[in-house]
Amino acid sequence: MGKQFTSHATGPQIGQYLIDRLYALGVRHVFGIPGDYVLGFYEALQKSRLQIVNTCDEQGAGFAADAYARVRGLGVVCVTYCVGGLKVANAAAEAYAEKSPVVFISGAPGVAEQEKNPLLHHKVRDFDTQKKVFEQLTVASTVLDDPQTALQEIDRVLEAALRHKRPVYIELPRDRVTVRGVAHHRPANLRQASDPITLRESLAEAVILMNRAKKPVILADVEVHRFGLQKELLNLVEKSNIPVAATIMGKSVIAEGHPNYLGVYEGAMGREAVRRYVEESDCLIMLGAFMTDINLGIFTARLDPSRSITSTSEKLTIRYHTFEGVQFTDFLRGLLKAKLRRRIKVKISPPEPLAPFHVLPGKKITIKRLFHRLNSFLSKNTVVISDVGDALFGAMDLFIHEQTEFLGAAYYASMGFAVPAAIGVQLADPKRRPLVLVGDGAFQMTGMELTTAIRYRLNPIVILLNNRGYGTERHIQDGPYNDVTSWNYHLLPDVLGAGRGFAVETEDQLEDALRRANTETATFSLIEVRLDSLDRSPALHRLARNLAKRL
Ligand SMILES: Cc1ncc(C[n+]2csc(CCOP(=O)(O)OP(=O)(O)O)c2C)c(N)n1
Ligand SMILES: [Mg+2]
Repeated sequence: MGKQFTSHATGPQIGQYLIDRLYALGVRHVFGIPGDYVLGFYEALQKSRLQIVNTCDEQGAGFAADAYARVRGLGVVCVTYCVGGLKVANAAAEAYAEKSPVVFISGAPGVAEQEKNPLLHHKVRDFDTQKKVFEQLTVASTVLDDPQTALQEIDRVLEAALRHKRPVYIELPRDRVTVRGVAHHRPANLRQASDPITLRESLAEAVILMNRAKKPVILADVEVHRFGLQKELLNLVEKSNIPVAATIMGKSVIAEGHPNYLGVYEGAMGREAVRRYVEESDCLIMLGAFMTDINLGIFTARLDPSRSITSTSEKLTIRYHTFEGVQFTDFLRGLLKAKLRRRIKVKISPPEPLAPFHVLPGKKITIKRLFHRLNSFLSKNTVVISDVGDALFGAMDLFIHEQTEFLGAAYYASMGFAVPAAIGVQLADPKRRPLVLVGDGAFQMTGMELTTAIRYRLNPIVILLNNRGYGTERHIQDGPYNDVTSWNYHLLPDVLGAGRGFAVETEDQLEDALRRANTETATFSLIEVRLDSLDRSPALHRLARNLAKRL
């Protein structure tokens, strides 16, 4: 431990204050792996009302905390200096790119130890190397080295995470954990207000456009979820009767069974009926949209700005006019209060495939049939979590019953998200049972976090799509570098000491495995589905076909 440091401040201890603020903001779990530079803070955590969740690897902690934040509003990772911190840098990048408010806490050598720049273990170049890396990956960062400002800094950084829905970084030198900080005045509400005149103007222009339109449509995206505006969206849809589509990142911001719901819009990757409706609209209201390549069906989307209203936390544009200083939340709430024409409900064909699934005994399972079957397997308390690859593309066509029951890293797309995310989701909301969809390649990266599920008594159902390789890449350019050595995945429960494993090759075997996974609720189930290495989902097939048409 570092040398003792005494402060004359009379406020709470710095470490304790951080814990109390996190608790007050709704956090109950902290994901991570300890190390000597953070052991003092782990001790404080252990004595607190927050539960430490040990993962196998820091990356697992990062993804779990990201998913926890998406469900609960704030997630926390706590790791040791550099060896831990730099391992979660990728998860911080994902949380930044996909707008997830995660607090990354790292221990560090004590301030006194850092004097004269000694070569202490875990140091990379300078003592602030890790902080500099995280400055690039977060919206706010701080080192709690000064008791005069430490408590205020904690508040500043946590506010930034909540305001921007993006990650932040807090470094806590080990000789500052129990040092008292200077108490400060904390303003009750730091919410940014919109400029009232600009807000009024923008709403007036939007309402004229919406009321004049013959075929308006709402496209709901990820920020509706991150800013907790699902209810406002629902009210807007029900008040105006305007049909609504979601993007893949925004999938499930509105219950997919809602009568005004069109389906997932994803350019050429989505269903043709949805695509036509959205692209033919004379007033496209895009709410919280992230114009990413995957969201836009690898740029096959045809969205005309001259007919669009685009509101996000970063900007508001109506046709070619840009409005400064209008908050996304205020704009959406403003629309709710405005005089919007109520329309006659449009008749929409329900998202397919809702046709009943009939098992063909002995028939080899395909991805298409797997997703068709999973459609009716989902229940009201399932959360679907998709990893990168065909697990994500195939899930596009799944019918998600309720709000916020679909999670995926559909933009940053780092493989290995789904299994650790299931841990974060279920700890954030124990009523939910995660259904993880993961490729064999991604599973080999973080699948061992199933041991964490055992330790914390979680029971995800993991569907492992085993096509013996990086299937998505095979369709772009193939070579032996896309091969993945197959494991006896279904035997993993024997190694881990708990869980149920199933190897599935035919439709009746799948049926049996799903039935047993459903009744086995005490532990996780791992269902390895053995697929043809060139099999692909209908969504991936649609994309390839539509792209070919455009060549
Ligand atoms: C961490 C990481 N490394 C590499 C990639 C590039 N990549 C995108 S999809 C893919 C293949 C995924 O394989 P698998 O998980 O088996 O899913 P499949 O495509 O076979 O359905 C790879 C390697 C990535 N997205 N993330
Ligand atoms: Mg694969």
